[in-house]
This record gives sequence, C-alpha cells and structure tokens, in this order.
Amino acid sequence: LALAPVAAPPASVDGFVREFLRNLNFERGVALSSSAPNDRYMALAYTVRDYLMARWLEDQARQRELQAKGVCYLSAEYLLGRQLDNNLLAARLTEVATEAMVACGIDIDELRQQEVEPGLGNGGLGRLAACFIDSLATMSVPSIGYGIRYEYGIFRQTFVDGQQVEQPDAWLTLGSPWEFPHPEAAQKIFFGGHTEKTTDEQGVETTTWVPGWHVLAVPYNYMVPGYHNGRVNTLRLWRAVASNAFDLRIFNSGDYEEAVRAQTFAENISKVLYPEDSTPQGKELRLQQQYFFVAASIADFLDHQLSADFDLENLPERVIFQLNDTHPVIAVPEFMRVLVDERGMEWDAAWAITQKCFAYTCHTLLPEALEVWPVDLLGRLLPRHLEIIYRINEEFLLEVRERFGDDELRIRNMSIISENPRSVRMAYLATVAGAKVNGVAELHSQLLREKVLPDFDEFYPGKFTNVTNGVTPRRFVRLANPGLAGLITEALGAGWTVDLERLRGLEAFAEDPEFRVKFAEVKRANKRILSDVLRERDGFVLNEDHLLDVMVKRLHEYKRQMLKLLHIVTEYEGIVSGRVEASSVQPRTFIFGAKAAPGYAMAKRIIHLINAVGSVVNDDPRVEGRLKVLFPPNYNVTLAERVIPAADLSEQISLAGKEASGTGNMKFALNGALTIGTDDGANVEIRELVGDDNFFLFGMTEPEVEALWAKGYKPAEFYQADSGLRRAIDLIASGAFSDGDRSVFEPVVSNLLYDDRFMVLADYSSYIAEQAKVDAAYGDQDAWTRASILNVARTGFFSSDRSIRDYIDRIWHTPPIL
Ligand code: 26V
Repeated sequence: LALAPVAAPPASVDGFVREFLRNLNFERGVALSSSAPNDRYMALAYTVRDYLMARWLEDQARQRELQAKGVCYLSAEYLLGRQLDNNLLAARLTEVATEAMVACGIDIDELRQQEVEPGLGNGGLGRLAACFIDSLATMSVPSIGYGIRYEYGIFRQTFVDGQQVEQPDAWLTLGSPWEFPHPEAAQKIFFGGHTEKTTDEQGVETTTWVPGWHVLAVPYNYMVPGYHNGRVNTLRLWRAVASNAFDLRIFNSGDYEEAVRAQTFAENISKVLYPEDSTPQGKELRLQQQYFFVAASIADFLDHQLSADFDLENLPERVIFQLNDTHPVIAVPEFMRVLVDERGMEWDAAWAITQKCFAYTCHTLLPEALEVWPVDLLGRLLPRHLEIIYRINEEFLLEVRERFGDDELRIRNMSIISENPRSVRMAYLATVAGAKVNGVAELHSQLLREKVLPDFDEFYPGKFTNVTNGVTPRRFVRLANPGLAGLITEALGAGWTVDLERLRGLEAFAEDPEFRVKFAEVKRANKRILSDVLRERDGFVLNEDHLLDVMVKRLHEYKRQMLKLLHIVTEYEGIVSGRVEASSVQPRTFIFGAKAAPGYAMAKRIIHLINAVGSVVNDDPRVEGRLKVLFPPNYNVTLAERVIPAADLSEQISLAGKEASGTGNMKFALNGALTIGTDDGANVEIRELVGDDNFFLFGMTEPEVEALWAKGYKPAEFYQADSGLRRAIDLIASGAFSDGDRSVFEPVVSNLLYDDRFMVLADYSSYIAEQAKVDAAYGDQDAWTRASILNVARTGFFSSDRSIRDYIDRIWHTPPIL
C-alpha cells in the first residue's frame, strides 16, 4: 500500500503530454479540440502542480516532524507576479513543457499570456515579500508566508485623456490554478464587544474578552517551490468568510436581507487591497484586515505547526514572527492575549517570550507613513488588545523612568500612546516588542537609529540592525532576461543563479571585445522584445536605436518623477526655442511606469502632466523623433520583467534621505542598466560596489538636504537663478502642454515654486549636468557596454538570497534544514 505522497510522474515529454491531457479532460472537462486558451493554461498549470505535489506534501510533513526553528513572515502584501514560468523553472520543467505543448499543437506563449498576475501588493514592500519567500524556499529555510487573499489586488490603471482612471483588479474571475483552499482549517476571528474582570477565590484577577462578532478566516495555500532544490514551501493567504452560525441567528429572526448584509460585511474584510502606500488613511476596515490575518496566522501556527505536547515556554527556539512593516504589528498584543488569556501564562513570562518571538522591519523614513491608530477606534474594534497595549506601555515607561529618570519630555516622546488625538504608535509598539528592528539599506538603518527612533536606540543597545534588501535572481535575471542569463552561464557556468556573487567573474569578460559585442546584442534583442510587447499592449512604437531611459515605480512626490519631467521639458524647450539643433540631441526614449494612490491628487496631476508632455513632444516635428515619452498604463510585475532588461539608464532620483532602499534600482543594475541616482537608499551601496565611473551621481547628500532645510529652503530662488529651469517651468505654466489652458497644471507649478517639499528645484541643475554626462557617455557605445557589464558583475550582493542570509545571521538564527 503506497502511503507516501504519490511520486511525481517522470519528466518526459510523453509523460507530460499524458498528464496535461488528463488534466484538460478530467479537471477542466473539455477535449483538446474544443478547449479555450484558458482551459489549456489551467491544465498546464495543474500539470506543473502535479509534478511539485509530492515534494510539497513531504516538506509540509517534514516541517512538522523536525520541529526546527522556522520563520513566520507576516506581510499584508505579496506582489507575486505571474506564477507559471517561475514554477516551471523551479521544477526544471520548462523544456519538457514547451515540447509537450508543441506536441499538442499549442503555443505555450499564448498560454503564458492567459495568467492574470496576482497583484496582492502596492510596490516595493509587497514585491520584497515575494522575493523573500522565493529565497527562503531556495535556501531550504523552514518558513511560512502569511498574508491576505485579497479578492481584488492593486487596481488596474487606465488613462482617459491622459488622466488615471482606476478599474478593479478582478484577478480571480477565471479561477486561479495555483491555490488550494482549506475550509477545514478555518479559524474564527473575533472583533468588538467588551472585556470583563473576574476574581477567583485566591484573589487572582483574570480578564475575559466578550467579543461582539466574528468571521471565519479560511486559508488558501500556494506552493512556493525552491529553485532546483526539490523544496516546496507554503504561502498561506487568508480569506474572510461569514460564519454560518452568525448568519443563521439573524436568518432565524426572519430578516433575510439582514443576514445577507452581515455576510457581505464579513466578506468585505479580504475584499480589496488598500492602494495607499505611504499615507495611512486610518480606516477601520484596514485595521480589521490587519487583525484578521495576524490573528488567523498565530492561531494557525499554534494549532497546526506545533507538536501536541509542545511547551510554549520553548516558543523562542521554535519560531520567529517577522513583521513586514507596521501592518501586522497588532500581532504583538494578540500573541500576548493568546498566551495570557487563553493559555493561562503569567504576564511576565508571556512578555519575555513575546520579546524573543517578534522582529520588526521598517520600510520608510517619511514621518507621515508611520501608522498610528486612534485609541477610540482600536478600543472599539479590539478592546482587550487596547488594554494589553496600555499595560505594555505602562511597564515600558516604568523601565524608561528607571533608566533615564523622570524626564517627562523623553517619556512623552517614547510613549507608545501619543496624545491629541490619543493614538497608538505602531512602530513604537513593534520596536518595544521586537527582538530586533531593522532598516532595509545601510543609509536607511542609520537614519532610522539617528533620526526616527534615537531614544529607542539608546534605550535598547544592540536592538537595531540593518539588512539591505535584495531581489530574486531567478525571476529578475534568469526568467526576465534569458539572453543575459545564457551569456552568463556560457561564461561562468550555471551556479550563479543561487550564488550571485559569482557574477564577479564577469569583470574579466568586460575587457573582452567579443564578449562586449555579444552583451550589446542581448541588450538590443531585449529592446526588440519590449518593442513588440509595447506595440501589442499599447500600440506604441519603440525606436531600438534610442537610449532607453526608464523610471518605473509608484508615483510619489519624494521619488521626484517631476525632476525627470523637468529634464524632458528642458530638452524639448531647447529644441523648439531653436537654441539647440535637434540633430545634435542624443536620441532618447523615456519610459514611465507609475500608479498613483487614488486619493493622492498631486500624484494624479503629475501623471496627467507626464502624459500631456508626452503627447506634445512625441508629435512635434521639430523634435525629429529624437525624444519620445512613453507611459504604458498599468505598470506591474509582468511589464517590469520586460522593461527592466531592455533599459540603458535607470532613474533612481529620490530626494536623499527619503527612499528607504529601493529594489527596482537593484533589478536594473543586475540587468546591465547604468544608474543615474542620488545618494539615497540602496543607491549608495550600488555605487560603492559598481564604482563611481560606472554610476551617474548627482544631487544633495542627506546632510546637505538637512542643512538647506535648516537654513530655510526657498524654491523660487532656484527658479530665479537658473535660466534653463525658468524656461522649463514657464513652458509648463504657459499652457503649452494643456492646449493653452494655464489652469490645468497651475497647482503643479505653484507647488514647485512655493512649497517643493522634496527639493526638486534644488537638485535640478546638478541633475541636468549629470544627464549631459550620460549623453556623452552613451556616445561611446563600447565603453558604455563595458560599464554595463561591470554593473552586472559587481551587483551580485543584491540577491535576496544574501538578504535572507543576513536575516538568519543577524535576526532569526534559523539554520537551514538539510
Ligand atoms: C504603507 C502603507 C501605509 C498605510 C496605508 C497602506 C500602506 C501600504 C503599504 C505601505 C508600504 C509603504 C512602505 C514601502 O513600500 N516601502 C518601500 O519598501 C521597499 C522595500 O523595503 C523599499 O525598497 C522602498 O524604498 C520603500 O519605499
């Protein structure tokens, strides 16, 4: 009797075809001859799943058996991107599947296009989580990713008259072949109500939470295959479902409509991803989402991952909950509640365990992005948790007094509760509870300690550390750039995909003229591929001879898309004013990709302006086609995988001290784009590694930014002092990009002139000067290619495998299992 999981079928073309047809017939219920592309895609995905299944089941069993220390990565976002190619690659099935599809008369590329990417994240933070689970699986680290199965991911962006219009992202309409629902493992999650204190005969006081309502959290599992190592980890995302009991009570009262309303209310919790990625809106539903998924995850871990006789005192040797920003921080009081109220542990013992079981990653420096929850809202939704937070704070502030004396100002500054309006500072709660607190790049971690949480750094020596971000080389080099991957493998052998520092070996090849030619051909081929994609997708024409200058990231003022735009307008103004000969301009195509939070008015105006400048510049015959601005809508992971490998120049131009790390910057460098960037986030480390000669640096440093602020920044002075800047801004203000209507972009112009929080005007002249150096450098194609190769060769550090190694060494202390 075979009790072990059914072994994977042999990976032969015949076997794959058989398995594929079986899935098509038996799972989709269609014949090949009458199947739609979606049926075929589904059957292909099922077939890939089948090959991974035995390993997955084994690994789940093994993680429970070994009871080794593992990571629970808690993240409200996972920006996964398409799964098919990733899973084919991990399982070494790409060739077999391709040939099998050929044998069935199917173009596998057409099936690839069927997959709607799961866009369950906003940007950097969500994509980082996706890279991390890939690395965790590839490095055999026992781990589970926990998150939310949003029914609607990040909105689909369209442009109407150049303005952003959002459409719901109904990614599940045709079904997802990658998910496994487990309704039998649902958790009940309670909300609202009140607390009651009771005292027993011994005079021991206990608190009970009498909740007002609850929902079911139903887990959906996703395979996370490691690359070529036979491991399959799990991503477990929670869906909110109304519980039957809850419905029935109302239903029995005869109010059917009310019962349905209650169902809708409950299911709203996992309905949609919040599209704001910097300014917290303080919405109750968002706090519901946060508590919903962390409470379900903690209960799931305790119920299903621990052996029956597990002694909770030993939890720190068994698990570390990594908090991806403050979004899951309500897990801290929840964990305390479970240990104290449900498992009967003493407060002090529970707190000691909690302080060893959590660690916190901060992803921002913008003060307005730090989450705070009004006490009245939190107390209404989670009354017991508010009490627990108060007690944590009380005891923490007592310790602070012991150490620093009754320094009331300091006490007020360090309190987890802030006043007016009374609210909970989630970053402080995470810092107090966490064994470690990390920033995401060297500069960011330093500023975090020195500027954002200095009192905490002093109070907790050794708690603060850095883990510089990374990206997965599987998706962002191997899959996105097969041409480059082939060239690297030819030069260095195949090991680089899991040992990215080996790219160093390419330094020698940078000096080889033949290799440079091949490398340049790959870049050119990637431009052609992108050109096809943009023609098909958006009807754009991409000139492959142009320098391809790319800025793709969320639209935010601190990232300074406006600075890029002022450069474009400056170039354009030079030509149309006749001061610059069009024929002397280095031909460039500027590609933008950016979504704005739907409520962020200034960001939306900037999107409008980019499109407006594009339509004027692109059609002006005086430009002779030498400047093109392309802004494909709905930038997402799938588009990133085509744009990044084709880019010559990577724009990383945030105001110094504002971009925590950036991860797009790493993807571009690894794909051979040169960076024009400020001394910000991980740009600093990229420049140190690739060398000043292979990086275009401009702009103020963070201390210079501070000094200018302190002195009093007046953007209008920069406007007055620089004629190029004046002409560019005047051209926008004149209505040249809005059919003569000066009012349309007036708010953008006056914001720059009289506010300019992110000092666009202060960095303008240095940016323009550096861009001139870019043009000159691009004139020597062979030298450019050499620098480009050196960027690839020297940025192996930015593999997310290295990030995970750093987390293990500095924070988790979880040995990989064999
Ligand atoms: C923040 C918020 C604020 C509350 C409302 C909802 C919401 C959703 C997402 C976020 C995340 C903002 C933080 C973030 O994405 N930070 C980025 O993290 C990247 C990975 O560490 C890093 O490379 C970027 O520099 C940083 O901006």
